[in-house]
Amino acid sequence: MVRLSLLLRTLDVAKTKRSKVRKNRFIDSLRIHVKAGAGGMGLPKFGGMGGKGGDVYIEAKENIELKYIKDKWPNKRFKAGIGQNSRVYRILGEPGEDLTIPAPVGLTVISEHGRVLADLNKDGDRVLVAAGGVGGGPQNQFSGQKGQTQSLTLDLKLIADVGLVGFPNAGKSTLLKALSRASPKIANYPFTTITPNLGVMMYNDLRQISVADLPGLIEGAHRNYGMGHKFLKHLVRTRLLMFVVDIGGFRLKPQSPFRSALETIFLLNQELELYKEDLTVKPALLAITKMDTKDAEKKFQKLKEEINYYKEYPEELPDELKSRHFVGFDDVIPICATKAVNIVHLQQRIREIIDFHVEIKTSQKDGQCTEIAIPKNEQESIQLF
Ligand SMILES: Nc1nc2c(ncn2[C@@H]2O[C@H](COP(=O)(O)OP(=O)(O)OP(=O)(O)O)[C@@H](O)[C@H]2O)c(=O)[nH]1
Ligand SMILES: [Mg+2]
Repeated sequence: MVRLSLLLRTLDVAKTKRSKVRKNRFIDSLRIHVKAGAGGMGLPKFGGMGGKGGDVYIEAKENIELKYIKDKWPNKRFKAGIGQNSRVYRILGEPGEDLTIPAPVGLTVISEHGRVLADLNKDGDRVLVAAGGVGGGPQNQFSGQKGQTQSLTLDLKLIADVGLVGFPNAGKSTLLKALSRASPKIANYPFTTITPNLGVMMYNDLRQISVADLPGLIEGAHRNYGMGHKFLKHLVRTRLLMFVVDIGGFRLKPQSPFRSALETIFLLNQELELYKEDLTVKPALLAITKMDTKDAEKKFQKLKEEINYYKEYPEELPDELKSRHFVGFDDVIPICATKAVNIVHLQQRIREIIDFHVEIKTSQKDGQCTEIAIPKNEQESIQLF
C-alpha cells in the first residue's frame, strides 16, 4: 500500500513536471482561423444599405509572444463583427467592428496554400487577412455578402543580433550564459537545448546586443534531421552568425562517425547552404570552445593552419565537406566559456563586427565604397575565407 502511494506520488510529480515544461514551451508557429464579418442586409423598400462586415487584421507589436495568442484565444478562432442590417430608423446599417490580432514582430503570415501573405518586421506592421463582406444594397439585391475566411499559419522568426550555430554539445548554451545573464539548461549530452534561448549582452556604455542560442544542428538538418530546419529559420533574421565549434570535435552516438572541429565547420556550412544559400553570405564569426581541454592549444594551431590551407585550395576538400560558397569569418576566437576565458574579447569583437557590417551597408547604400578597417587583435584573429 505504502509502495503504491509512493508510486502514485512519483507519477504525480512526473506529471506536474511535464505539464510545467509543456506550459512554458516557447512556440514559433501557430495555426489560426480567421473570419471576417458578413455585410448587413439592405432595405429594398427605402434603398437602405446594410453595414459592411468587419475586417480581420494582424498587427505586429513589440513584446508579444505567439504563446500569448495561444493562451488568450485557446480555440485560435478569430471573428470580426457583422455589419448591421438597414432598418427604417437607421437606413445605413452600422459597419461591423474590425478585429486586430496582436502578434510578435518577426512574424510571417502564410495562407493555407503556402503563400506568404506578409512579413511583419517592425512594430505596427499590419496586414489584412480577411475582408469583411459588402453590405446589402441595390448592387447585390440588398443581401449582404459573407466575410472572407482563412486558415493561416503564423510563423515566427526570432530577431536576435547574433545567432549561435553549432553541433549539439558544442557549448552554445554555456557560451550564451557566459556572454549574458541568461541561464539556459546546460548538460553533457546532445540536444539539451530544444527550444531557442535568448540572452542580451550589456556593454559598459549601455549598448545591448541580443544573442540567440539555438538547438544543435546535425548533418542532414536541412532535411529536417534532428531539430531540423524548424530552427534554422531563426538564423535568417540575425545580423551575425557565430559558429560555435568544440575543439575536440563531435560524435553524435557511439556508432556515428567522429567529426573533427575542422569537419564540423565545413558540415555546418553545408547545412546552412542547403537550407538557404543566403545564410552563407551573412557576417560570421568562429568561436572555438573548450580551449581548457587536453591538447586544445595544439589542436587549435593545427585547425588554423588547415583552415588557411583549404581557403587557398578549396578543391582539395573531400567531396562530403564541399559547399558552393563558404562563410567568410571575420574572426576566429578561441574561448573557454566555463572559465570565462576570452569572453570579454569575444563580446568586443561581436560588437565591432556588427558595426563594421552596418557601416559597409550604409556606405554601399550611399553609393560610396569606402574600405573600413576593423581593429584586430593580431594574435587571436585570422581572416578565413
Ligand atoms: N571543458 C569545457 N567544457 C565546456 C565548455 N563549454 C561547455 N562545456 C561543457 O560542454 C557540455 C555541453 O554544453 P552545452 O552548453 O549544453 O552545449 P550546447 O551546444 O548548448 O548543446 P545542445 O544544447 O545539446 O546543442 C556541458 O557539459 C558543458 O559544461 C568549455 O569551455 N570547457
Ligand atoms: Mg544548448
